[in-house]
Formats: sequence, structure tokens, C-alpha cells
Amino acid sequence: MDSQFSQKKSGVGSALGLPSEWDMSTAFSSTPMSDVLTVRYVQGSDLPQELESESPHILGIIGHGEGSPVSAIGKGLIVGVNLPQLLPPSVLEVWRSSAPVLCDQIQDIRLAFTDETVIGCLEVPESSGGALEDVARSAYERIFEYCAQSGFSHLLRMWNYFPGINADQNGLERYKRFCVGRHQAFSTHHKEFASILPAASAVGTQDGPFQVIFLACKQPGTPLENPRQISAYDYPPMYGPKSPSFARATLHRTSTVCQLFVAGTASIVGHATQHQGDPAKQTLETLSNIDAILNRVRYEGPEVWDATCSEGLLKVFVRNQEDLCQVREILEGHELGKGHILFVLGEMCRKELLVEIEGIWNLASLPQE
Ligand code: 3EB
Repeated sequence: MDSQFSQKKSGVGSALGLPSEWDMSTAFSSTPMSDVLTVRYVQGSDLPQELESESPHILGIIGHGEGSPVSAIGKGLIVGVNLPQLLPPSVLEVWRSSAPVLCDQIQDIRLAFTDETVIGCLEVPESSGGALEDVARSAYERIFEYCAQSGFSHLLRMWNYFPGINADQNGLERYKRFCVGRHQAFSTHHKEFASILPAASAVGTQDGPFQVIFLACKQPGTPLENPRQISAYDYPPMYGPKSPSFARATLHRTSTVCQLFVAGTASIVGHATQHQGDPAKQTLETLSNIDAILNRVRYEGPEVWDATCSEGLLKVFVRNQEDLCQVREILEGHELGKGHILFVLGEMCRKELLVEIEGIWNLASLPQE
């Protein structure tokens, strides 16, 4: 294991001039928890049966496009994300926990939580016409405050959705304004925040509020970076006045499985966009990026983990509906495409990016030879 680990250290990462601190030795040392999360895509027509089954408990239901699943109100956190699904049958993203769930609302934050884990949603209408950085900063500050006060202190995963992500607002692109506000909030909240960043996605909607969905825990997860990519928080200023505050992935250990949340991943190597105008090649590059993260988890740690025994749960954001066929074809011909996939229409944070893919994997421990 040791020799393999050091070989990897001097691999692609150092070829790109990246720091060589890919130390996984602490990744698996946090206290195992009993609260096991599962996430599945469930067909809308199967929701009534899904709601009837009592165990494990529903933590949340996230609908994409077509409004939120109101019929499920009272069963965990119900969220509607304004990104239309691109392929039938229409599905709902159902989060369950092995532990009992309670719901609450604290100020504007809607919540569902167990003893160990919370998912929450904060939606802010932008009608007031304030700058997006102020909206984002204030939203993140409120989420941090809730997390600190509730004891769910460790953010594992965040999703950011807002309209006009590539639109100009008074001379600065709205995504860049979002990054400024988020950066301000993280830097006030934590002095050296790179080490505590959650995996994230940031995707543009057609309309609707500024929306943040978050998953937080009482135990810390382990943020992971990608050896093929410069950490987003270290991007050079050409991408905006403040760098994007997120980790490429978060590892989250429970007593039985290790769960990997992979952030929105795109056709970026180092910090540069690859394959402008080519959705098929962008999809392949994106899958190589995801593979690189999965391989780190498989081979670099003190334990060996197998992601192949569990199919990943993928979400694929496509900028142009007409690219769906090409994106789908690449996925279907790739090992990573064997899992369950939800295709939605959404805009990526760089105009040249045509596709972004995120995923969740359950990793089972393999006996070491
Ligand atoms: C990238 O790698 C592509 O700003 O939260 C992916 C995931 C991207 C999350 C974010 C941005 C974000 O830079 C874009």
C-alpha cells in the first residue's frame, strides 16, 4: 500500500505543479456513526408506496422541474429545484436515514434532521434587487450560524441554484458575485476554511429564488481534492475576484459504509476549460475527473474501498437540450454510467462548460490482501 501511495503522490498532481499533500491517513479515523443515509431516484408514480413505508425514515424529497412534490409534505424536507428533467420517467430524489427524523424551520431555513445529520434549504427571493454577493453572503452566514448553534457543525455537501448564473450584473458575472459573497462568509466563519469546505454544486436556473440546499453532520467529513484539477479555492483571479469555495468531494463515514459525495465536476484540467464546443469530449473529460477522485479513495487510503459494488447515483446537468444525446451516449459507454442517472437542464458557471456531473457513491470496505 505504502509504495503505491507514494507513487500516486508523484503522479499527475505534481506534473501539474500541485501541492503533494494528498494525505488520506486521517480520512477514515473519525468516529463511526450509526445513522446511515441512502439516496435514491424514485419514479413519481411510485411515491405513494414510497411514503407509506415507515423505515428507513424519509429525511427529504427533492424534485427537479415540475414544482415540488407537495403530496409528501410532512415527510421530511420537501424541496423543488427549478431544473427541468430531460428524460422520462420523471423521478424524485429521496433521501432516507436509518434513524428517526424530525422537521423544523428556523427563521427562513427549512430543516429535517436525525441525531447525527441535517438537511436544510434556504431560499431567498432576489426581488429586492440587491447585489448577488450580498444575498449569497447573508444566506451562507445564516446557514453557518444555524449549523454552529444546532451542533450540526460540519457541512458535507451544498447545492447552489440561482437564475442567470452567466448574466452580467453591473459589470460582473452573477456567478462571480456569488463566489465573492460565499468567500466572504466562509472567511469570516473560519480562518483557514480550505480544510473545512464541503463539496458543492452551483448551477443556473431559468428563474426562481437564490436557493441553497445543505447536508451537515455532527461528525466532520473529509474533504478531498482532485489530482487532475487545481483546487477551486486556489483558482487564479482570472476566474473572478474571489475563488470558488468548495471541495472536489467529501468522504463521510458511517459504521457500515463510507459515503462519497462528489461535487459538481466539469471538463476542467488544472484550472482550464477543455474541449470548448464539444459536449461529448467534455463529458469524457468530466468522467476522467470523477474517476480520478474515485481512484484516490480506492487506492490511496489506509484501507481499500470498493465503489464498484455500489452503483453511483449520478446527476448530470446539461446546458443545451440538443446535447443530451451525445452526453448520454458517452455515459452509456462508460463504467461510471452504469449507475442511476438523472439528467437535468441547467447552466454551468463558465459559459464554455456544456455539462457538469455530480454523484454519490457508497464505498464498501474490501479485505486487504
Ligand atoms: C469547476 O470545477 C466547475 O462554485 O460551487 C462545480 C462545482 C463548479 C461547484 C461552485 C462550481 C461549483 O470550477 C464549476
